[in-house]
Amino acid sequence: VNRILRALILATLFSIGITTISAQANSQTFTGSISNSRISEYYPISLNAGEAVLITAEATSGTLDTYLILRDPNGAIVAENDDRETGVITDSALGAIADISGDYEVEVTRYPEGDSTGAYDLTIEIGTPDILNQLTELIVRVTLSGPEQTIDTANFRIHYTTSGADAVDAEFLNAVVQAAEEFYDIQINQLGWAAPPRDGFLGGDDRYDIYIQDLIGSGEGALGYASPDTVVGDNPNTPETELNAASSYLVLDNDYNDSDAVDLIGLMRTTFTHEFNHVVQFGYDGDEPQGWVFEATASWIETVSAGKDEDATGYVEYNYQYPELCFGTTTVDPDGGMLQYGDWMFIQMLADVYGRDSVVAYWRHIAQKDNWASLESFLSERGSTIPDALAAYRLKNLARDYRLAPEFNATVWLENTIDDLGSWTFTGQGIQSLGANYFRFDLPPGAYNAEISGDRGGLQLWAVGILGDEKVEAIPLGRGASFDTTPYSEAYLMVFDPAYSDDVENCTYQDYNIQVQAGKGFPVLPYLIFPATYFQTLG
Ligand SMILES: [Ca+2]
Ligand SMILES: [Ca+2]
Ligand SMILES: [Ca+2]
Ligand SMILES: [Ca+2]
Repeated sequence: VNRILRALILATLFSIGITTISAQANSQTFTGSISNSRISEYYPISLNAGEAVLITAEATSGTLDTYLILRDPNGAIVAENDDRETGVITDSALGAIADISGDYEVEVTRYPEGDSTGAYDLTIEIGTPDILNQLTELIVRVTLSGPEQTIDTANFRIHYTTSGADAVDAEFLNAVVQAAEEFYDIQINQLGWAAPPRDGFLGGDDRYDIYIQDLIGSGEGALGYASPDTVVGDNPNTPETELNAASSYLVLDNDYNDSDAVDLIGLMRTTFTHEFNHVVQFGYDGDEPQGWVFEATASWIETVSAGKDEDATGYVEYNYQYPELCFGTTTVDPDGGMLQYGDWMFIQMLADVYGRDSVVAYWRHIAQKDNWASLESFLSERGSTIPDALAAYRLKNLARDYRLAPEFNATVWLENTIDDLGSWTFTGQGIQSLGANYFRFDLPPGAYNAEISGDRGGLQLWAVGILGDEKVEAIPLGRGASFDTTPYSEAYLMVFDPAYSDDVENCTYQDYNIQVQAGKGFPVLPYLIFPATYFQTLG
C-alpha cells in the first residue's frame, strides 16, 4: 500500500467513525438482557495503565433504556453514561483511559428511574487513546442548525454555525471568545477555583466546549445552561480526591435578541460567567443532591466577576418577599425555583464573614459530603453551626448589610406591627425551616419581654434595634427574654426556625404566638451588630 492510498483508507475509516476498529485495538461484543429480576449485568475487563477503553451499549429489543458504568480495580466509578444524546438516543457510550493497571468492571444496567427491560449488545474496545476519538460521533451534545464551525482559545473550543436559527454574527462570536478566557482567568487564577476536569475527546479535543445555539427562540426558556456529561470521580486539578467530579460543557444563546435586556453582550457575559461557574462546580461535585447551592454560588459569581452586568441583585426582591420559606428549597416557592438564585446573598455572607476564599473552601466540603452535612462541616471548622449562620443571615437581610444593597429595591417582608402588650401571631402561614418572620415593634421606649409559644418547641426570637444610621443591633432572646428599646430609633422582632432536614422540598409551616409584656429582669445585650449603611425602614 503506497502512502497516498493509505491516507485515503484512513480518511474512509474516519468518515465511518463509530464502526471503525483501529489496528491497535481489540474489540469484543457481548449480548445480554435486563429484566425486572436482573437489572444489572457485570463484565470484568483487564486494563493496563495508559490503555483506553471505549464501551457502547445498544438496546436490541423491548423498552430497554441502557445505562453504563465503568469501575476501577478499587470499585470507584471511573465513568458512567446514560444516553448518547439526552432523551433522544437512549443507548449509552463511554470512554476512559486507565489510571492504574488491574481488573476493571463494566456494569450494564437500565436508567435508574425507569423500569425498562430488553436485550442489548455490549461492545468493549481496548486500545490506544486515539480510539476515544469515536466518542465525538457517539456522544451527541448539541445539534446546530447549520454546518458546525469551531474556534479555539487556550482553554475553550467554541462550536457555532453561521446559518439557520442558531446563526451567530462575527461581533457576538468575538465577544464570546473574549469572555471565555477572561472569566476563566477570573474564576480559576484570581478567585482560586480548581480548573474543572478535562473532557477527554468530547467536542473534538480536551478543551472545555461552548456551544452557541438559539436557546431563547427555541422555547428552552434558558439564557444558557451547563450539562455534566462524564462523571470522572476525582478531579485531577485538586489536591483532594473527589467522589463525583464530572466534566461538562456549556451552551449559550446565539444573540440574546429575544431577551428584554438592553445590553445583549453584557447579558451574554454574565450568563457565561454563571454557566462556566457550573462547569467549575461540577469539577467538585457533579452529583450534589442540594440544588440550591449550584445556583446560589453561580449567581454570587456574577456579582464578583461581571461588574454592572450582574443579574444576581434582580432576584433579591423575590427572596425578600418570602423570608418565611424553607432555606435551600428549589421547588416550594410560588415562582417554582427562583429563591435558589437569590440565595447568593447567603454565599455573600460566608464571603463577608470568613473571607472570599471560603466559598471555594465550602465547595471542597460539598465535594466530600452531601446535603447539609457539607455546610455543617464547613461551618464547624469555623466554630459555627447552620442555625447560627442562618439566623445571622436572616438578620443581615433585615439590615441590608450588602455592598450591592443600593441595587436591591427591597426590604424584607414585614409580617405585622406590634403596637401593644399581649399576644401576637403571624399574618401569613407561619414559618418553615431556617425561615423568618419580621415584626415592627412600635411601643414607647422602654424595657419589654417577648416570649414564643404555641409552636413545635424550637422557634427562636431576636430583638433588633436600629441606632440611627450607624448600627443595627441584634439581641438574642431565645424562647423568651427581656430587651430595652430605649437607645433605638426603631425596633423589630424576628421569629426564626432553626430546625432543618435534608428534605428541603417538603417543608411545612410552623404556627406560633408571641407574648409581649413589660420587661422583667435584666435586659439581654446585643450579640450581632451590622452597619446601618444601607438599612431601610421595613414596609
Ligand atoms: Ca440511557
Ligand atoms: Ca472538549
Ligand atoms: Ca482531586
Ligand atoms: Ca456533595
